[in-house]
Amino acid sequence: MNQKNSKKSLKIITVIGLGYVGLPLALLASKRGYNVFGIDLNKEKIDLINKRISPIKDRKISQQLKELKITATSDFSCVKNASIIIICVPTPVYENHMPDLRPIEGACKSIVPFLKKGHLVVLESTVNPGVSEEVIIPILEKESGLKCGRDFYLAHCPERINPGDAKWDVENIPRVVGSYDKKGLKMAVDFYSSIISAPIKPMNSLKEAEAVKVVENSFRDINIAFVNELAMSFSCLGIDIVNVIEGASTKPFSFMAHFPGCGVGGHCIPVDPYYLIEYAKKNDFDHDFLSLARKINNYMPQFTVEQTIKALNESNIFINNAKVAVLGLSYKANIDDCRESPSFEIIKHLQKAGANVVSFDPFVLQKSTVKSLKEAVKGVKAVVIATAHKDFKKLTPKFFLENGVKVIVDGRNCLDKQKFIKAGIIYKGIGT
Ligand code: SAJ
Repeated sequence: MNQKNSKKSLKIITVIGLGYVGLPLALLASKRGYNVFGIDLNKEKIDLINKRISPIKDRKISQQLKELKITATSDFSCVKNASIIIICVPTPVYENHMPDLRPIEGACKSIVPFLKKGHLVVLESTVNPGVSEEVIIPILEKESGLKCGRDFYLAHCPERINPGDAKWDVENIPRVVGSYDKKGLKMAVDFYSSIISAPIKPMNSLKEAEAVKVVENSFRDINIAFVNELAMSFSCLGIDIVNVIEGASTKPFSFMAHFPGCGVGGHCIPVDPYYLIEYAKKNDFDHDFLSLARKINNYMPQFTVEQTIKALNESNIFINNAKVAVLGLSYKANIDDCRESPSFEIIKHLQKAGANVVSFDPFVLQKSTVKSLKEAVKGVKAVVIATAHKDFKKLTPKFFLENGVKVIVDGRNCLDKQKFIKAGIIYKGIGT
């Protein structure tokens, strides 16, 4: 083993939170020669990882777990032998969209008894600007008696995992890093540069690094809201928004295609803007634009149900007591993650309108009300496609007609509209 790697192998990294973010990071650090301990509260997950079985449905992670060594534990005492401690716990929102920082606060409190001079603590979880300085440093300092920037160092390197993406992963996605002080910044940039093969951009402060993540995800949310509003408008104007977006995409500069759909789910896009909205509100600024974008995107499940009612009425069927199938529960195609998924809002609105709803998702059988596609479409008056899973995109008009289904609402515009209309099916897309 060469000198650089051998030095690394003495370096112990502790990753707190072994989910979509922490587990790939822990495996990458191990691949780069670090001695890695992963901490999680979930005993089942710990056992699986120590048996080298992935708790996440991900081919690459399953493969890496077989080849690379990481030690999973629930015992925070392993922190004391580590050089770097990386926090990768969830940052959900409360019902009122306020950031729920309990997981982060819990992780910090568990670190404190083992925090020592020289430690670098890195937060990867997405937070609003200000959390590192106003929440994390006080917890770490108060109960340890150590001083940030003198005894230990704190950096923020927002995670950029994109679940289900075959091209971009923890190893090749560029990152930004901010820190409380210059020494912490150098330590963090050196660490990430030693494991990631993409540029690491140092920011001028913790707040700048925190702001980068919420800005990049708010950017996506407002752009999705833009095309969602166009979809609702163009539905009244008889214009196909997807064709128009594809037309606009022929412009080789200054246009970035986003596509309308039945809603915006996931643990990032519908959540992160609220972090900025709420933090700014506390500092007397109202993000009217970000809030409006959230309102538009949150309305899309209801719009989808309105389209369903219209489509049923066109075939002289009323929604009340009509059996309707919702295909797709996860928030995006070909993964099993249901966090903030619009599918559940669609189901709620359909039931409120009086429909009897069945649901099916091949990636989320445990939450589906039926266990097969055949069962899902049996005797239904309408089908709503809520997730563009590969198996759903292959469905033909013949399949639906054979099962007596004459109304399709394509919440992800993922079917061939003309083919379905030609076959005599009442087809409604989102803006198409
Ligand atoms: N969606 C639309 N229209 C679009 C794009 C997405 O309605 O044009 C919907 C999706 O159906 C889904 C939700 O928005 O319900 C979120 O989709 P997403 O593709 O943004 O997927 P995420 O939530 O996994 O977002 C991640 C984010 N990565 C990180 O936060 C590290 C996000 O920053 C990325 O931009 C995104 O992946 C990506 O580009 O795929």
